Amino acid sequence: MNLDKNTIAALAEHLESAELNARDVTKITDDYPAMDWDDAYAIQEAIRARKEARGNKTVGLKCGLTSRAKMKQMGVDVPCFGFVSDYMSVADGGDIDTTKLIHPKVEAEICVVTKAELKGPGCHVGAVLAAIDFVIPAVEIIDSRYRDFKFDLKSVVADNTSASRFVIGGRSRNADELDLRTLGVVLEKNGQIVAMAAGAAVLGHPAVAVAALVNHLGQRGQVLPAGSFVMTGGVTEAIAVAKGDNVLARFQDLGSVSMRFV
Ligand code: 0L1
Ligand code: MG
Repeated sequence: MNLDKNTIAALAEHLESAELNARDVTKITDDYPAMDWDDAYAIQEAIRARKEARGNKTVGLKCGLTSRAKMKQMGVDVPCFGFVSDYMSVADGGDIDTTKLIHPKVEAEICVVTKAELKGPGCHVGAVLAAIDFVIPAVEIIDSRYRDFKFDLKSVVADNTSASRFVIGGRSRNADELDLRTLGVVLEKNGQIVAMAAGAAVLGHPAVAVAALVNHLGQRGQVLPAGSFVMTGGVTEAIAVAKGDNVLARFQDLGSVSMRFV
């Protein structure tokens, strides 16, 4: 690590207040070019600790930049990991207040809830499939706090991978009733199809994203406990939305998820 404890705490406060006040900021590596991956995840952890100290529950973990479409959109080739808090959850069909967001984008995600602890390093697709309790569809609303989306991946990790809101909907299914690779997803905005993909867009199989998360946690001496909700990452590129937009994501065999931006 290259940043000291006080700098990490100050950057966590800076980025979290940008999120909570819907105010954009310049990417933090402009001022801290020596920031490394451990610093970036330490800032994210400090943001999580701030939220938990205020009583917000961490309700899930997210994998980001797991599809080629998203990697290409962002010009990166590795996934990243973050968390979602209770207040970020919006009911299916609900309204999302755009005055609380900076420049939101939506992405359809295949999510899982686990029934057994998963531990890395060495976690693989087979272990993940055996540990999935059920699969459930969601839409993530990402909202980078960085002005004009000018960021690098370390700055994004520190900013909790742009986590902002998420909507779970549709119906849950057992993983063994589905082929997560060929599961089709269609994303619509205002009745027009804006993106479509299959589960294989996520690192070949969404369970690979979960294994990558577990191995990432393992490097930090952490496990993924049973009962964890994991978002495996957008199957398509992220689509910009604004006040007045209606979004609907249709998931093969899993139903649909919708929301309105107000
Ligand atoms: O959920 C994600 O894929 C993270 C995206 C981070 C970059 C962005 O804001 O687009
Ligand atoms: Mg995402």
